[in-house]
Amino acid sequence: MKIERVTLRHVQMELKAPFTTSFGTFRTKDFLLIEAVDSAGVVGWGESVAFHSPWYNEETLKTNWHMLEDFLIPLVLSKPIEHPDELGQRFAFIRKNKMAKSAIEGAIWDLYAKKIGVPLSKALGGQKKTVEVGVSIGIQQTTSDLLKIIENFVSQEYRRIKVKIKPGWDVDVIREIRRHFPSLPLMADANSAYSLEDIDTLKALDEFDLMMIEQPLSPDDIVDHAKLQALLKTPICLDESIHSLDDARKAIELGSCKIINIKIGRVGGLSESIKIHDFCKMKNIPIWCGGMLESGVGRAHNIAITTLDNFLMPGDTAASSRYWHRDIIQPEVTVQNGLITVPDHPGIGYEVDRRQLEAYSTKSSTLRM
Ligand code: OSB
Ligand code: MG
Repeated sequence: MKIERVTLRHVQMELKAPFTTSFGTFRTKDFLLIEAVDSAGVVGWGESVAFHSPWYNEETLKTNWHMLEDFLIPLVLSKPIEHPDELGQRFAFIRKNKMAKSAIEGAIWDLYAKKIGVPLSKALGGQKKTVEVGVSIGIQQTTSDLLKIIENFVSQEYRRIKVKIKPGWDVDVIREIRRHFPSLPLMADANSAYSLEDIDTLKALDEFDLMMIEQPLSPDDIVDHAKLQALLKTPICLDESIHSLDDARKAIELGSCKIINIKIGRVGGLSESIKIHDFCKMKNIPIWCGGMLESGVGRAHNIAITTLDNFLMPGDTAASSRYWHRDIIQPEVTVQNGLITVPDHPGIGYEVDRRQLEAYSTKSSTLRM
């Protein structure tokens, strides 16, 4: 592949409803979209999952723009690429900035799959025809608001419900949910809102038969999580702490978690996601695909990676309509019976709706070979 030009776009989409985590509230979603075009005119799409503020991790939309425009895209344009796996090496001298790396790598993977004429899922080694999905629900004003929202998603047949928790919105809320939905596949995500001093609260959650508790302690920590896991019955799932295969290996070795959430952007791309997948499979650690409130482009990448066989639990990649009035892909992602049908067209398998994308774009820049 000879990449001839890459366009970076700043896109802004309004969420249907605000989404609140322990670190803040999203009302709109600002993100970067990448369009890579090769010498034959084939187009690949990638999405950066960095948010506008450095809440979830240290990257932001602007740091990603800088990394992409000044370092990563020039490297992609500098010489031909035979396979997307090569980009890891090409980018290796640049520290971290995993979400920026992943955004351009994702576009090259899409382009590569289109060039060889296969769906992205197949290019990644996935076999599934459908993928199971759950839904992640933000912190609400009242418990009764939350129960109504859960009721609605349960009626849409999502395969598990994840609720966000934080100190003061945890044990009592989970108890109420369990009272109303005794056998619901349920989990909680703390986004690092606790420390080992909160051990009593975290232990109190053991009584509710949660599938897992996601990232209770500091982002990046694996040592305290190991201490905590030894004291909890509920499996710990790590999200923020896992940035690479090496992190996954160390966390599993230490016993810091029993489940891993893979976010393609957080680990630097699809090639690294496959490596983590393969390692976790060997170690009997189930994984699932996390979400970052993606547009259809990022959603399509999540669906593709979830077709690998050790993605054993429902992911967070819900239907487009759960987030957006109108997504930027055609057709939109839909969920039936808690399943998304994996597209069978080459590449990501959805068309980007250029008119809709234009309407949501606030800024763009094109770099050429
Ligand atoms: O921790 O998984 C998370 C949203 C924003 C930031 C972090 C997280 C989330 C979610 C929502 O849980 C996932 C989604 O629906 O895309
Ligand atoms: Mg999480």
